[in-house]
Amino acid sequence: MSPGRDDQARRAADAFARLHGGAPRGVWSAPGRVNLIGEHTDYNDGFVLPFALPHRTAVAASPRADGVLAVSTLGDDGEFRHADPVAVADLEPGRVGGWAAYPAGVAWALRAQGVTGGADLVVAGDVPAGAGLSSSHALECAVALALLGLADVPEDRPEIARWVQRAENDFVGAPTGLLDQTASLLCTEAHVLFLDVRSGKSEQVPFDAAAQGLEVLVIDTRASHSNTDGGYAARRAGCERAAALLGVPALRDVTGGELPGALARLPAELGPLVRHVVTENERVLRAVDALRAGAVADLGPLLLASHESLRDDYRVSCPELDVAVGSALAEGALGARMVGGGFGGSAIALVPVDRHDAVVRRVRSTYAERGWPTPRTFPAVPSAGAGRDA
Ligand code: GAF
Repeated sequence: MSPGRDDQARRAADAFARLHGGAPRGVWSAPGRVNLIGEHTDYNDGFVLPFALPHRTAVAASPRADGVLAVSTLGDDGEFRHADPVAVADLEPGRVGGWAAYPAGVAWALRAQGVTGGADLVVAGDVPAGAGLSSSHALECAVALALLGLADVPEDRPEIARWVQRAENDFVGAPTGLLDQTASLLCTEAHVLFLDVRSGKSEQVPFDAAAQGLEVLVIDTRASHSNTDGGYAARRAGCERAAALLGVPALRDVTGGELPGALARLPAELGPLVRHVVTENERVLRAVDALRAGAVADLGPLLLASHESLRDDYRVSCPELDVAVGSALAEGALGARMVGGGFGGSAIALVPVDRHDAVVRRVRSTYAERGWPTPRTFPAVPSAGAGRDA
């Protein structure tokens, strides 16, 4: 168990005892993620390649006899924020807003599976929020495992990922795909998860950048990102329209060879979206080949091509992400790209370990010159997926 995992589980259990005057029935936790490559491919039935961060959200939980869901979160300042308690039977989309919609949405989605009991939940975690590192899914997955655990329901992780997706899509109102929750639930230490979203088939691919003198540096730009703003939904709708016009179930079905013909048949505004998705799927497959061959450095050009495609074709980058990528490359990163939905959030850079300090200095000084807040940086290693801690 990583130290981060122990820490958050203990914080949640201690906070639960402080609030409710006794130990919780159990503690479950789930990690944030970075996606090595394969962005905006998940809702196009394509390929993704995430790994779990050491940063986690833990949920200490006990059942309640009155059918009420009561959620409290421990802030970094040691203070609690309490969601309004709500009867699980009364949960409906639109009833709960803000951060409380995430745990409530999971309880709502699980209610449809027959998990109807109330619970006291106390949340503690260290996944940076709004950073494109999947803090909301870490919370949702930990809550899902906690509620299922309290109800003694056996875990089927791919199925749980779909229930969490329903909570996001239909309760929270974020039309996201399956990348983040699947990563949080299925990733394992020292591996990236190669997931074919269409078939649901996944493979744990060993990933040890350090063995080749490299690291994946996360650069949280602190430009806040959200998947509930219209940009994400607009891209998704554009992809679905393009697939319909091309007569395929999803853009996954367009191959690289078919791309020129497909582009010729589409209105100008949809072509770049399709080009991104088709080429990004190909990049994921090439990245997996590189990792299987033990050639981590070969990821560099793929990461950069992914970023350029997201910036120029998919148009989900922003100046803070472009500057993070450019500064990292200028100091010797082998490649870099934005991760997650975009419009803010984080970038990753594949950095020779001996260039770490220079890259971080350069990113910070470039941000300072522009008057932007200092970005948060940390090297990320593939860590454990969600599970029960106590
Ligand atoms: C967000 C979404 F939640 C994912 O489903 C995925 O679409 C990602 O953006 C882009 O790859 O993280």
